[in-house]
Amino acid sequence: ASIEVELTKAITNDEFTIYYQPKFNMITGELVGIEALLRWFNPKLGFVSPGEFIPVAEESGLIIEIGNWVIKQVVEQMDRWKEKGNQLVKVSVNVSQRQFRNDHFVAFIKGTLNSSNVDPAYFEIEITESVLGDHDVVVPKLDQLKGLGIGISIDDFGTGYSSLSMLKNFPIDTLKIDQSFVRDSIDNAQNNLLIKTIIEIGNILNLNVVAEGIETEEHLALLVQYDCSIGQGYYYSRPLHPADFEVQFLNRI
Ligand code: G
Ligand code: G
Ligand code: MN
Ligand code: NA
Repeated sequence: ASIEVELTKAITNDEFTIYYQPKFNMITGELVGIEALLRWFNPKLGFVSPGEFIPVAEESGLIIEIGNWVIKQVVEQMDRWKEKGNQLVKVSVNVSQRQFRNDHFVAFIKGTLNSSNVDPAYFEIEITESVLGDHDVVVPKLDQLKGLGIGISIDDFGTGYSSLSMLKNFPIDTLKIDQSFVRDSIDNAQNNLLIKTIIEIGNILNLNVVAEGIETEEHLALLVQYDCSIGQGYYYSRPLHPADFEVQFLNRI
């Protein structure tokens, strides 16, 4: 079976699940954010990772329908968590190039948030540097998104090609240090210095900095030493099914 053919039926057949991975203040241990990550189980193909199917969804255009489904599910989940009496934290959704460029993207997020009880300040999108390419197209769209009151985070930061002037001119809130730098930070002096530099750039530009791929106590200590306070990774938790996430990380009243 082909990924593309199966993907066209995946929403209808209820094959997607959204997993949630927590982000913590590495100093206080407080839960400060959550990333939503799509998971797909197809009866013919088995588990297919988003690294495999998201590019196919991009290429075929299916990413618009799938991306909208993700946004809607996440906002509905936040609504339910809120209803149960949980103190919400910012929840972020990954958004790929074609989704971001789509003419209805901003209106869809706006409509979805409006039909919920979720404060837009608790909703965030994660986009990679490659999405930031064309300044004249991207800045107005980022301004519209900021106008909704949502957060904008640059994912996998350091692996793309954004310049410092871009970072200064784009209305963004957060840099996420790519996990490849963190993974090899202990033995690799160059990665270590890159991490330190990204954190300094973030601090200078008044951006939040999140380190992803925190897997060990050593990673955590290094990031804190360099003044990065927010971390995400297997050291804390893998992405979890919402039911497991609730049990482990949400305090219900
Ligand atoms: O969860 P995992 O590490 O397998 O994710 C692999 C890649 O797929 C990551 O780059 C992640 O950002 C991306 N991804 C996960 N969920 C979504 C989603 O809902 N939408 C988009 N566009 N990308 C996603
Ligand atoms: O591109 P993006 O940063 O959105 O990708 C996030 C992916 O990274 C998620 O699919 C998640 O499963 C994975 N991930 C999260 N934490 C860790 C970690 O500590 N180590 C590794 N190897 N992968 C992680
Ligand atoms: Mn991400
Ligand atoms: Na990332």
